[in-house]
Amino acid sequence: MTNTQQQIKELEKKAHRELVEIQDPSALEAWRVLYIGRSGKLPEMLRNVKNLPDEEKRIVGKEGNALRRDLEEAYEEKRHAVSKDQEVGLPRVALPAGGAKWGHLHPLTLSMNRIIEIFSAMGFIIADGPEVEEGKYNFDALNIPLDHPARGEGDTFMIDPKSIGGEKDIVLRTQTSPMQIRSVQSMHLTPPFKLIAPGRVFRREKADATHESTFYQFEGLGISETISIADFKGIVAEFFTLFFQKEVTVRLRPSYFPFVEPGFEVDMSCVFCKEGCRICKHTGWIEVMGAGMVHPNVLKNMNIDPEKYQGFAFGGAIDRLTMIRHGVTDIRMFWSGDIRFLRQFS
Ligand code: FA5
Repeated sequence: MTNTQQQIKELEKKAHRELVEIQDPSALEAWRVLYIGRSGKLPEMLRNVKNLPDEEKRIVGKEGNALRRDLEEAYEEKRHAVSKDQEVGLPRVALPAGGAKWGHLHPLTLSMNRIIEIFSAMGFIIADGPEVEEGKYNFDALNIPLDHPARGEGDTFMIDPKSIGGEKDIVLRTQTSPMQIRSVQSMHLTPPFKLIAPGRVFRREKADATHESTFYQFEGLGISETISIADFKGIVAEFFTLFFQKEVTVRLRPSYFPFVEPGFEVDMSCVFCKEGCRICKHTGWIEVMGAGMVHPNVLKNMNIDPEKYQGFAFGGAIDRLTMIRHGVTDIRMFWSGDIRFLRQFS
């Protein structure tokens, strides 16, 4: 038996041994990412098969693929068993306390740092602003009318002004877009400039595998006399290429946001396949952000002359990009506090 075959056997034993112990969905997700996720141990081993001598390549490739099928089936079976246990409310088993270990940055912080690093290198300045925001910045200055559905209590966490001894319309910001006007005002910016504003946002939404009520966005804004959609396309294609460490192209589809005109959804070419896969829903494209050319009314609210200047704005979710990058299938894992999930990002 060769070294690699030996390693496959050991991986098989270890993966099965650990799977038997699993009692809850978050531990199961951690197991999936560790062993059969895109950057997991088995896919990594299979990627290295190509470096083996021809004869060994065939045997090891066959055994590795058989193990992959075996682990995927075992995972599916366990997933059913665990969800049944959850339904009938079986007690969870507490893990014994282990020795203290060094901590590390949260995966969302790592992504945010990476986003800041990439845009800084492209000459963007970084802006930071409040999570508890005035309605004026979150809605009015962004050309969002009073009767817009997003302004309702159904979508926004409103704060009773009296509870904080004031009169103003205060909300938990629902997007990082208020940072467009706020940063220009507070940093006294005059064109040309490019800025990026990452931060936490809040929406009154029921959490599911792709939605959280608290998540992170990053806003981009670039204004000058001549900046164009072509500049925007080039900048974001470069950003996604650096973020995913894979050459990507982007395409724009018409869309509507009150604070841009024209507005678009940005798709990037799938970073996992060429001809369509589960992640890109067999289209070859993944939707990654909303964007557009800044609306003249918004430029006026920044005290910037729309006759002389123009600009692009964009906003994407850091959680969603992190999920794509690491093959995380449930956004709720980020807040689960499950140390076994988090440890994989050290
Ligand atoms: C916005 O928030 C706009 N502010 C984006 C924008 C900025 C458009 C500048 C134009 C110019 P949207 O509501 O689509 O757009 O949210 C942006 C991204 O946040 C979405 O692409 C989606 O990936 C992510 N997102 C939306 N809701 C949630 C949620 N509940 N949980 C996690 N991610 C979410």
